[in-house]
Amino acid sequence: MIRFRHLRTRLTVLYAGLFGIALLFVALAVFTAITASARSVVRGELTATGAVYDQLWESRSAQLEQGAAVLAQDFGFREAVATNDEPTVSSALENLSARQGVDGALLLGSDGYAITAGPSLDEATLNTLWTGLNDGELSSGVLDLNGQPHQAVAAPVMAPVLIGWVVFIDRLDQTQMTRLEELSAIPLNASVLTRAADGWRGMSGPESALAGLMDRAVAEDGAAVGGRTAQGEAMVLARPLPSFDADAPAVLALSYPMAEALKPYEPMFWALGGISLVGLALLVAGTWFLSRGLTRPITALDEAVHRLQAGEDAQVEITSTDEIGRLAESFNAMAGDIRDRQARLTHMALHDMETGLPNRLWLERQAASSASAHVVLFGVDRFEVVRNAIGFEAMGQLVAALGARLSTATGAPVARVGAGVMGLMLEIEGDDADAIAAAARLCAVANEPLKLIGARIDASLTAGLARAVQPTGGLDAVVDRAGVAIDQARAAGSKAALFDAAAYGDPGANLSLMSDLICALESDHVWMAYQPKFDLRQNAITGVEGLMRWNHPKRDFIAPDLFIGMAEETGQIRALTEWGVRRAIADQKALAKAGHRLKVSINVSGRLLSDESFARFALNAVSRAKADLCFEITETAVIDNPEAALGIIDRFAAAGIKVSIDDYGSGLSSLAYLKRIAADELKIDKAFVMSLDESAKDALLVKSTIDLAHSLGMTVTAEGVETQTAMALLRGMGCDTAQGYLIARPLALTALIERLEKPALEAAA
Ligand code: G
Ligand code: G
Ligand code: MN
Repeated sequence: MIRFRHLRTRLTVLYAGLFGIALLFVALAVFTAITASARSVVRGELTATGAVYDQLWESRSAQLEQGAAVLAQDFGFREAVATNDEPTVSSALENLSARQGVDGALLLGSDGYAITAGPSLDEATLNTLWTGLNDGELSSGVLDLNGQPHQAVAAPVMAPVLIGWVVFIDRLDQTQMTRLEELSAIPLNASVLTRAADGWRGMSGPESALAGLMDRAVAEDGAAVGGRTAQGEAMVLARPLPSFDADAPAVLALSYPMAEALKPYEPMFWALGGISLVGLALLVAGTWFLSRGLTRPITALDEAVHRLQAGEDAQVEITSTDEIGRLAESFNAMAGDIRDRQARLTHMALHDMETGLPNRLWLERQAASSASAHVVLFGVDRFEVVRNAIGFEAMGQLVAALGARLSTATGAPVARVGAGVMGLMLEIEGDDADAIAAAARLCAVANEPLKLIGARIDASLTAGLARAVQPTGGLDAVVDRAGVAIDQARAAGSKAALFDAAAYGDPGANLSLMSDLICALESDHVWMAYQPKFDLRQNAITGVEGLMRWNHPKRDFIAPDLFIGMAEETGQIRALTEWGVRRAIADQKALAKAGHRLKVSINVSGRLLSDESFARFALNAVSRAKADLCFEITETAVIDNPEAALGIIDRFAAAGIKVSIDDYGSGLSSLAYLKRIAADELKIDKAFVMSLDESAKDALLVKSTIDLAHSLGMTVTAEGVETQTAMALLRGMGCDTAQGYLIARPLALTALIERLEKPALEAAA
């Protein structure tokens, strides 16, 4: 099955094909009719000519026979024959043949001799003649002489018995045949042929092509036979003639080439062919134009569908009221619907459903198409607090009203980016500083109090800016950068700030750092350093503080301040601390083995204090190992659930785990906290201790803190003891324990054991 790309071609090919087939049939019918009639004309003519020749043959035979009979009955001649008077016979024969106008005459004696006038006959021919006359009882027939057909006619010489034959021989030559041909209405070929064992004799040139047909024609016995020959179709008629040689029958062959018969029709065939071709061409052109007219609206529809697929406008012209016209109409309606729906979807994708304002995506698109502008986000300060105070609905109205004011002030559309965040594109002459100043001024739109549902509401805004194009660093989405800038502005206590990529860092990298950390716990990249704690009364090292260290294979040393804080934020702090507890217990055993019984302190984030599963783990591990541990509670983050935390601290105390309040003075610890926590130790932050010998105020604070702690039943450890002076002062103030570079830096376990072998105060001496 052929596939057409165009309906037009298909119709054209279909019609042209059908018409072509019809033409072919007509041509075939005409050709067959003409050839059939031509054939019958030729056949008739051949038959008629054959009949004419029969008559010619008969009359000539009769005429010659009569002539021969006259001689044969002549008394003198018979006597001459009987007496063997050869000269008389010979001259009589010559006379007669001249008179009859034949080629030769002869006397064939019954004893075998022959007297000839004209062409001489060889022995074989004479035998043939004799046999034909006596056995075949022929008196007239064809005789082959030197390969040429001749007519032989004989009359018997009786005296009174048969003593010989008078025979006339006349060549059946071309002149006779030409005369016969001229008698016919059509220019046929005539010849007399004899059939010998080796084929047809007497055939010349073009006739030999007929040899095959001749045999069939002989078999048909006088009817015309048509067939193919090497020279094209021909029609042949073979009329048998009597032959003296029984082995070589003779025929009159009449032939006519059919091409000759059809020749007169040739111009007609050409004309017919030409007319057909012109007709076909006209039909093809006509169908092509007609079908183009017919398929044009369909083609237009097809193209419109493609345009519709490509998201372009796709309406088609309606040119008719038929099915195609109606189809075009429905298509237009459908395309319109699709366009409307698309527009609605696009609008929905780019607008906030609640307020109808453009949304974050819209703002991002605006930013993407502008190279120089800043994206400014305005965040409603204390959004949750205000929303909880006035309710969701009023908050929505508040944001919409502030957005409207911003839009009026800038003349730019305002997008709603988040619940309490609006954003716009700020196009301003000048540099970043000018943009920040302009954004800060815009925050003042909130200065005028708003009246919502009858009540006055005071709101304030903070602005975050980000350059629409940020080549490197920071967040990918400009709106995210501006959002972070709001937080950065609030943190810096300003009304507006530009996104600071350096300050923001790379939270994505931090996250991967955390997963590295969990893996590192299994390897020896994370290890515990120990810093000795020196008892000022016993003048001996009585404990150590475990401080976590991380040698990252790619980043070298990572400060605990960084990874501990991050672990607290991402929830990894528990796994980290549990590892620390196990490590401390194991190392304490190793120290004991080396002969050093030391209390080991572990830093525990305040955030972990309300974690029940950590508490259970710690209590379990400590009681099983009978370890002597102290938990230094670091307050880097707010304690989530103070009630739970206090309960857990009590359980630690009951299990013999000492509890210490770390970094006292710099953290979030308050007097209320001191009162409620049943701590055993208070660690004064190194910030106070390190300036002890310079600042009288710090000395006073340290002294009174030591007294306060003692009166609350806690021992006091001073951190960051670096000088002899500080050490002496602390001793004078009644401090219990000192920790700092003066005694030792944080050391690896083996280094710690080496250090413990030496005098406790070697450096302080
Ligand atoms: O020694 P150094 O500067 O490295 O310690 C920095 C801070 O890291 C200290 O204030 C200490 O509280 C904290 N820290 C060290 N190790 C741990 C630990 O195992 N757990 C917790 N929560 N904090 C630790
Ligand atoms: O948990 P805490 O915040 O107390 O941890 C003690 C921190 O103080 C560790 O980071 C430790 O390296 C550091 N440190 C310990 N002794 C000294 C000291 O004498 N001088 C200074 N500058 N830092 C110290
Ligand atoms: Mn500590």
